[in-house]
Amino acid sequence: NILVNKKVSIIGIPLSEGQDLEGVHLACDDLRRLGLYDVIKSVGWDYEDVGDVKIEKKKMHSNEKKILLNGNGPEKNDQNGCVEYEENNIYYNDIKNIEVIGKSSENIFKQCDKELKKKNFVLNIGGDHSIAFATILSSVHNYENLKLVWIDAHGDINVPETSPSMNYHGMPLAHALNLFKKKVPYFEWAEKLKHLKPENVALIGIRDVDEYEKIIIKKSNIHYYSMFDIDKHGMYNICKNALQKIDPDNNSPIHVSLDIDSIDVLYAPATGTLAKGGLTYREIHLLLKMLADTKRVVCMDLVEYNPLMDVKDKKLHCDSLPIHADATVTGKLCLEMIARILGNDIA
Ligand code: 5AB
Ligand code: MN
Ligand code: MN
Ligand code: MN
Repeated sequence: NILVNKKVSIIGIPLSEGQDLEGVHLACDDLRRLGLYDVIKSVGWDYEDVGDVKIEKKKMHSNEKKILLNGNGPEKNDQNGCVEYEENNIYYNDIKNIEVIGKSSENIFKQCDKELKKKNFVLNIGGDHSIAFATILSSVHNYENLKLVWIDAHGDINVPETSPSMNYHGMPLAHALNLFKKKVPYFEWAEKLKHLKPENVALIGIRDVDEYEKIIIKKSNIHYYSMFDIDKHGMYNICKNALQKIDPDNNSPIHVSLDIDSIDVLYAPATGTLAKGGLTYREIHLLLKMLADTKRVVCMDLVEYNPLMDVKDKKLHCDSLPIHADATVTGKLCLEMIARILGNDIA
């Protein structure tokens, strides 16, 4: 194992501003309550919970305050000490909640960087998928030759010009690959950092991709595997092929970005962007087991779990992991997947 410590740094990242629904910010505390620490210990790892990353709330700009107070239109200057991004051709000004996301992403980057430097396995629990720009840049910054496995129903590779929703959680992969043409407000901290290279990326499980996103995927040089590819060749072959493509020498560190909506609704109902026809319970476990078997996974994002949408588990089976008796279906699956990526092999 390239991580000799066998220690997990747990980072809670309750950022939900990359999408429209309430609840994803609750995932980290939910998993802590359902037995996260015991599960990690039960598969032979130590842990260190560094708490939650600070999410920067939006400051109200003076022109917005004035509109609230006396209904006047916007003014040019902000006397509040807030940076103001005027309408121009240099910045994207229309991504939803970009101030909160950009400022919080800098905190995420710094916290991940600190934990990666300890040579721990860094577990980033979202939050929505917006967190992945900062976590991935942090992994790229710390590990030479880093490879990325992005597991998702969606491409998350929209640029603002193609996004149908202007929600940032549909864009972080494009942003990390430096595919944006303009600057993003509140992301100046990232401008000089190394970005991700497309040949180092495998996107697995896609089935709900927007019209223009398809073109971006095809043009981008990333390796991608749709649900049809998985149906045709089976997960074992897909994972082998993906690893061979991104890492032919079998010796590079790997970052896994796992969106819970990659898994079928049957097994993972609690997420805001559902797409029919997802990975089965066996397929996601096989994929994570094969990744764990490389012994080179250094960081994982677990994102888009929304505890408010979860359903009761019928408990028709025995569980080998120390999970709380009240665990809901998706919450329990999240803990099982964490155990799996850490190398829980039998059962
Ligand atoms: B997720 C959509 N492509 O851009 C968009 O859940 C959905 O992180 C994005 O994968 C889903 O808004 C983002 C329609
Ligand atoms: Mn996603
Ligand atoms: Mn998704
Ligand atoms: Mn989603």
